[in-house]
Amino acid sequence: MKKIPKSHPRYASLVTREKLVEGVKLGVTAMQGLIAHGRGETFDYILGEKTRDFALKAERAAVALMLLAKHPVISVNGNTAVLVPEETKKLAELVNAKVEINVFHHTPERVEKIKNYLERYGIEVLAAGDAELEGLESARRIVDSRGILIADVVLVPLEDGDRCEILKRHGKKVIAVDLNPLSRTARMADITIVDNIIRAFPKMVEMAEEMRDWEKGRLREIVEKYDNSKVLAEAVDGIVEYLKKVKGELLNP
Ligand code: PTJ
Repeated sequence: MKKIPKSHPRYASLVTREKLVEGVKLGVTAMQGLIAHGRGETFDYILGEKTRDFALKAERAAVALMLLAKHPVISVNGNTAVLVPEETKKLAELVNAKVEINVFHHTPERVEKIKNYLERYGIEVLAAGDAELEGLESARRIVDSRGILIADVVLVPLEDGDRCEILKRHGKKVIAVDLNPLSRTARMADITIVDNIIRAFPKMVEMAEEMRDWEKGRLREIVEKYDNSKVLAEAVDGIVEYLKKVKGELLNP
C-alpha cells in the first residue's frame, strides 16, 4: 500500500482510498466500489466529516436492535471487507451476529477471495450461497441458508438500492450504513446510519461493549423511541447547516 505522510491534512481520507485501491488489486473490492466510495466521500464532505448526533442516535438504536435480535447478520460486501474487517469481527462477537458475504458484482471466485480475506482477520464467514431471496433479481438474491435467509435483523453497509425493500418484504428489520441520506436504501431501511463506515463501525463496537449487559427493557425502549424519518430529516438539516456555516466563513473570512 502506498505510504501517505501522516502530516497530510487529508491523511484519513487518503489512507481509506489506498485501502480500497488495494482491495481492487486483491480482487476483493469491485471497481464500482471506488465510484461508490467517491459518492460517499462527497456526502461525508458536506456533512463535515464527523459523526453527528443523528448518526449517534441511529448507531445506538442499531446496536440495541442487534442485541435484541434472535438471528442478527452483518452483510459484508467488497468495500466493507477492506475498510472495517477488525471492527466487523468485534461487532459480530459483541452482538452475537453472523457475518455473511453478499455482493452485487458476484462471481464465485470473488466471493472466495472476500472469504479468504475476512478469514485472515479471524472472522467465521458464511458464504454458502445455497439459498435465494425470492423477489430479488440481482446477485444479491444469493444467500446462505444459515444467515440472511433466516435472519431477523440484517445490517447492510454501503448498499445499492435493490435489496432493502426485499429484505423488509421477507419480514426482516434492516439497518443501513449510508452517507447519502437521500438514497433509496436510506429511505427504505428501519434504521439508517448516515455516517462513514470507518467511523460508524468503531463507534458501534464501543457502544456494544457498553450496552451488551443492559436489560432487554432498556434496549427495547431505545428501539421503540427511534424514528428513522426524523433522523434522516436531521441529516438533511445537518448538510444544510454545514453548508450555511461554510458560506458564512467564505463571506466573512
Ligand atoms: O462489493 P459489491 O459487489 O457488493 O459492490 C458494492 C458497491 C458499493 C459497489 C455497490 O453496493 C454499489 O454500487 O453501491 P452504490 O449504489 O454506489 O451505493 C453505495 C452507497 O454507499 C452510496 O449511497 C454511498 O454514498 C455510500 N457510501 C460509500 N462509501 C461509504 C458510504 N457510506 C458510508 N461509508 C462509506 N465509506
